[in-house]
Amino acid sequence: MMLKKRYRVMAATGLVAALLLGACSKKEEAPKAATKAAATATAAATKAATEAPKATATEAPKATATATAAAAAAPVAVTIKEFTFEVASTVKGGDVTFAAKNGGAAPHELAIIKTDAADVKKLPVKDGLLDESVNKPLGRTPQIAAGASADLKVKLEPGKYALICNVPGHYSLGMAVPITVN
Ligand SMILES: [Cu+2]
Repeated sequence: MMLKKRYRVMAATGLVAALLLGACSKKEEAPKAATKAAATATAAATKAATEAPKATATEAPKATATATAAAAAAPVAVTIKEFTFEVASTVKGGDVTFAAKNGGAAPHELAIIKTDAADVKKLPVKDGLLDESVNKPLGRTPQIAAGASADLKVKLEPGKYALICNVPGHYSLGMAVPITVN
């Protein structure tokens, strides 16, 4: 009973935070975008509140974080590792900023390609690289040193894409993750 109560309190905190953030962005941004962001945040917070009683203690804070991100319309965080990307599987279309941080030990890059391939790790390869004559990146960062960060700004229409790293050998080691743009 005590635990169940705690989840409700945590979920309620998330809802309040999302509503506050939604209210702030309403004043600062274009009314239409702010309303939409607030609606998304509210929906996420409502979902979090509904799911919280079922969730484990570690999942409840995660739901709160999701609601906060939706309200702020923040850049899409990407953590680069050997040899993958940690990123949300779905992002909102338009002018998108991927804020990439290299959390690995080797230099990496972040590039984005448009592909609806079932397995984005099995696209055509040439000379140890993803064949960019077949899948041309829509944008890419410079190489990012270990511990450093870089932003990738790109305009994306709804559809299916993949984030890839085409530092020699890295694509073949599996550095590609699918991402859906709504
Ligand atoms: Cu890489």
